[in-house]
Amino acid sequence: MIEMFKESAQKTKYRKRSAAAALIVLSLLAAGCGSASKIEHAEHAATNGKEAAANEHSGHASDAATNAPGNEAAEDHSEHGGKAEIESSDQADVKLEWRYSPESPKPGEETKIELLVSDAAGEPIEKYDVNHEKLMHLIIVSEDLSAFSHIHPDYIGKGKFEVTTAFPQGGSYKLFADFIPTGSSQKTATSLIKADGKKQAAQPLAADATLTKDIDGVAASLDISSLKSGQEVDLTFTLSDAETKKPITDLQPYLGAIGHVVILSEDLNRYLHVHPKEGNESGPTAEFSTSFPEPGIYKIWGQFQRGDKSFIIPFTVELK
Ligand SMILES: [Cu+2]
Repeated sequence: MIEMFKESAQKTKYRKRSAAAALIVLSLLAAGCGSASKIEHAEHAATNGKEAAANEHSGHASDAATNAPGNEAAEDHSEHGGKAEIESSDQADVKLEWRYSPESPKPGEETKIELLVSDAAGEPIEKYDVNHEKLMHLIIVSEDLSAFSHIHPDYIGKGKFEVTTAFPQGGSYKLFADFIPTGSSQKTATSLIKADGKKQAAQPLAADATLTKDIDGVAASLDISSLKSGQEVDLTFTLSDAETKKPITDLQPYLGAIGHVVILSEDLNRYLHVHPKEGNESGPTAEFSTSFPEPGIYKIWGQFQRGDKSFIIPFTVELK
């Protein structure tokens, strides 16, 4: 089913290979948005370019200088992950350089990821706002969306964040870093990396026939108010104990909210990080509100916490 990454606190020795740098330039598209959104909590959508800004339902549409399919083609020619991908924008105010060590991690190998944030002039950006208890959120997904990880790089100082993780299998991964430079808007930057090793057969993404499933002793269902793209959609997770069938009422706040939802389009170009509506205390339901920017297949990961352990419930839906 879902393959989780291990977040490791253990630091690996930094190999002094020529650092592969992926330079991502963020634009100012996110500035000033949000007020039009009915969503009570921050929701940010990193999408492919200007469509996000045009989409009033996107909440915080932080343009991520994401890799359009055309750009990913360039990535395919590389034998190594973590190579430089440079994107630019006339409105760039934030740059993010990604460094991977090793550059071509093997499956399961501890990999240090450094994220260096600077302004348009190349000066490190030093101050960040805490957002949902963290200065930076990092989402890592495999190309086929089967593997998902949500981790939090440590802030080292002078614009540098760092985290150590491992990629579960060979193949390409896309990373999404969320952060708010103090005095600026929510930014989302992306990077691609290829893990060495035999790529496992991609698991084709298909919409779930029923929106119920049992995971780790939790029976979860997802109610989605509409499958139409481009309009406000309510997502309601209902959780019960898989064995006793009793509603779960002991959910704990996780990163300052009853739950977190990350949504990605099948092509990895549409990224939504949705926080719940008010009034969700401890279960058994958790309600979220968002809008899917365009038709297609999307994977939704609901992340909750109970008994001091977080767990993830994924669903796949098709929007018309
Ligand atoms: Cu996070």
